Amino acid sequence: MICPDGAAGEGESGAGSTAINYARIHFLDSVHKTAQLPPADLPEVAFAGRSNVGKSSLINTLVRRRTLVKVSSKPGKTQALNFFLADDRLYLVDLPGYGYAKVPKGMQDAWQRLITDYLESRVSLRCVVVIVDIRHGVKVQDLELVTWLRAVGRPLLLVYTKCDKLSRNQQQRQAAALDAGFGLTPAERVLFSSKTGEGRENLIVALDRFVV
Ligand SMILES: Nc1nc2c(ncn2[C@@H]2O[C@H](COP(=O)(O)OP(=O)(O)OP(=O)(O)O)[C@@H](O)[C@H]2O)c(=O)[nH]1
Ligand SMILES: [Mg+2]
Repeated sequence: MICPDGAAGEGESGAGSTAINYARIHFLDSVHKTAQLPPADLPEVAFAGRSNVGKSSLINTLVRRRTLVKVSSKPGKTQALNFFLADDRLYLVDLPGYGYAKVPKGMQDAWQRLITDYLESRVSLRCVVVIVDIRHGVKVQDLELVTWLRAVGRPLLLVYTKCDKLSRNQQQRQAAALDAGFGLTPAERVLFSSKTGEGRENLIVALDRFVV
């Protein structure tokens, strides 16, 4: 059970010697074409969400490095599938954001094809972490992605991020509305803040269920 209010604790997940050490992390490759994907020889978790929602920041918080993944206040920063290797046993994949209107249409289509192919056919992909801004309602593209992942049978985990921007009461209200919109129980999502680190431990516990 992921407690929606759970404070971020210190230490790792408590899964004993099998816990992944996310601090052991390095950048592996930037992938622009399906043919460039590394061999599917390890479990993998991908991070998806709208442009500028905080995907790259979330990965930095997860691995406790400020600058491993480039973060930007300008949307559209991440333009490839960026592969990181954690603890020599798990790939973390930072995906380009969707829904940024200023990206040329042809480029958007190419990204979409690359990402769709990847999400649909990558055999080692254990979980897609879908990140949404807790302040916003359910956006059409997020719901489309969630619905499509369910339809293709790809396991997913919702993360409601930027929760530092809301009071506790507002967080609860927004989380309940998002749960209803996505058709989730509180056990199927994590409240998170890259700014405060809140929810990091819950995220690790949730990911362990997919990868350990
Ligand atoms: N307050 C607050 N700001 C955040 C949080 N997460 C991300 N941000 C800010 O949101 C902006 C976008 O963050 P990124 O991590 O680059 O977002 P992204 O989803 O990777 O963006 P693209 O790669 O462009 O799709 C940056 O200015 C971050 O500092 C959070 O939890 N709280
Ligand atoms: Mg990014």
